[in-house]
Amino acid sequence: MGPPRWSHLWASAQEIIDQGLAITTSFMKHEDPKSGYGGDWAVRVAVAEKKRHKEGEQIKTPRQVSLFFYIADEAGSSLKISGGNGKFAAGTANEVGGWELHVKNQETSSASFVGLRCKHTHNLTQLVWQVLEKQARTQGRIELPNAAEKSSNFAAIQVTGVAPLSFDVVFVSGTEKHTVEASERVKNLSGVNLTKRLTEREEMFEKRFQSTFHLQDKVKGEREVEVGRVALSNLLGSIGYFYGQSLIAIPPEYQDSETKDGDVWKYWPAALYTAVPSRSFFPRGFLWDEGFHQLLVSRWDRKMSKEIIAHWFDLLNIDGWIPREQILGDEARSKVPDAFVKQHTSNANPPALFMAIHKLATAFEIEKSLGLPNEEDRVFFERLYPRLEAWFRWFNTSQTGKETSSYYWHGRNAQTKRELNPTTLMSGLDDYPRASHPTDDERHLDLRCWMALAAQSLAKLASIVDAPNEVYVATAAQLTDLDLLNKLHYDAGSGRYLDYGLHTEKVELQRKNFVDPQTGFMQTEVERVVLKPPELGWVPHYGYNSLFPLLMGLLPLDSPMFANQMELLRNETNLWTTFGLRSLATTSSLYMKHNTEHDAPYWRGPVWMNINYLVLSALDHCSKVDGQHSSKCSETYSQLRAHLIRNVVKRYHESGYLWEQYDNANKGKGKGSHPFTGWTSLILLIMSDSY
Ligand code: 6A9
Repeated sequence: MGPPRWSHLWASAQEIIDQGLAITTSFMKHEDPKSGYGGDWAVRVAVAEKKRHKEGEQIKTPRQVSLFFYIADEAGSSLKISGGNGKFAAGTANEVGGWELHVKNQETSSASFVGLRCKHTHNLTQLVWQVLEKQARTQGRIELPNAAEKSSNFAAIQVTGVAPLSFDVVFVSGTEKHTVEASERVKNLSGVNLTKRLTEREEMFEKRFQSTFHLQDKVKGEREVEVGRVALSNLLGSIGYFYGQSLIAIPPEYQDSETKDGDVWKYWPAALYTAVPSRSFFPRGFLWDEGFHQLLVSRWDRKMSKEIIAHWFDLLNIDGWIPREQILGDEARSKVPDAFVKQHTSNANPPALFMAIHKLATAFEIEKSLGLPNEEDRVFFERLYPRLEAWFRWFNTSQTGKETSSYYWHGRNAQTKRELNPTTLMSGLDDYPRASHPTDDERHLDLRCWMALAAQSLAKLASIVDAPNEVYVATAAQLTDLDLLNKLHYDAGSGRYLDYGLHTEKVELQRKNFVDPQTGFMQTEVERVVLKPPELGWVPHYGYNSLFPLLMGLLPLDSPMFANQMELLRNETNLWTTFGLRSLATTSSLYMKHNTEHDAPYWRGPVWMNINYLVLSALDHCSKVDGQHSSKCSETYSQLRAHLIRNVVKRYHESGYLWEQYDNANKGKGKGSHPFTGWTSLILLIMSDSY
């Protein structure tokens, strides 16, 4: 018996508030035996005046509104466009066969359309605007012209009326074989039938939400449950299917080579099914974020999670490298400044997907021990395994340090004069302070702990797929060896786990005046000044990085180090706040410091949900192990959990958003990008005590 299949039941709804209007789109998928690949689907678009709750504010008189719906064939095949209420457009596509798109609008509304021939599909809104502008100029009406260009591969329909207003769009495929039944299928997916189906799905979602997360027994009340629902549905709603080619910076050793064509390499055209951290600000996949997303997604739908993980591992190149940020296709690229587009083959990003894979593997083992081995999962692991080995090997060869069993994030900029502390974007902790002077003497604690997780996961998977596991068992033993960890990363003087490298605390940004050689004018520039030469030694910044031995389960509970780590993180001058654990101790010289004139502190103080989740996970674990620490762990667990929930729930109800981070002072206000429903959605797992 496998996990339940939900993919044939997909439905989703979202509400967008825009200029006092509530626009609701409800999507529903339906697999009819007669439909082509992927099934039929329907969308209901409804718009209503948003009621104002504040007293004294009146509901404005209902306005005339226009809604637009587009369809485009990206392969460029032309569409048959008929306009009107009924079959709106039709065509054929390799994947789905013949298809028809029907629009059903109310009698009180009117519809108009346009068909265009276009090469690109990332600028469609602009094209429609141009058509409307022309109509306004020449016809005095903001209405599509009811005309189609020759071989149009793009069609837009405009539905106009007075709010409240709604229309249904139904897509049916496989119609070349089943022409007669198409209208029956459309009827089944529109009007009252669609209403009924959508209501059923909403009820199913709620039931399943309750039986999966049990929030009713875990949190105070509906205010909290509502945030859990928002977290889950927005993370799921952010899952998208992307297609395109990443742009790769040409590695220095190939700069003069024959294979060079322009100043970038293109990765192969690839598909990626992934969740995204923020639909409005970063609507694209990020490697380590996905490891956290899948902790939640896999609890909701194991099959879907495996599909997403599989897509990511199909992006692995021959060296075992996966690009960190996935900017696939013109539309995705149009959201990213050029300077940030190129991916560097020497740069890593935490192998956080191992967390999700490790969980799946543990679930598999448990089911197997109960006599219910999941064959689908086993096949999945078997296909995944060689890719994981290659990934591990890439890290284990390209990211190693000078000392045996040490690692560092390669690719920091040692030349920059602009940054107070050169960033380490590859670590995911961006501006978290590291050695002031990047060199190959560096040892990065977090990376070494990630490697321990990776080796342990591989050892586990090897035994599941019956592959030789000796190497991974041995590597895991080495990476979890406390003496070795302590030798490389433990500062006995302060009792803290730290990075090691060429470092000085005495650096500052200074404003300098200079004469611009080109213009002859006086200019100012902010530059880093080193006031005392760096020395090799511990890098004394205590914060999230220092927690990694605890987070990855590397500290035996009976070690003297364990108790001390608990004391350190609970100290309010270090990380403890009533909004969760802050990223950097207030005692760090770089606490809340700008990194350049314009780069505000990011991982230098604010509270981030992903690391807080890992801390809770570690505390949950140690609170369940009988022994001297269990009561301390469970007390710390409850307090930290309560702080995080209280603040996120409060900020959600106040602002309407989940946020990228939360202020570690200033009342814990939301900070950074919003809506951010990537790893912040882990608040749901925190509410449901699921680790
Ligand atoms: C580039 C900026 C005008 C930063 O959530 C995604 C990532 C995390 O992986 C990472 O750990 N975020 C964190 O430190 C957001 C990255 C956004 C990149 C945007 C363009 C220019 O915008």
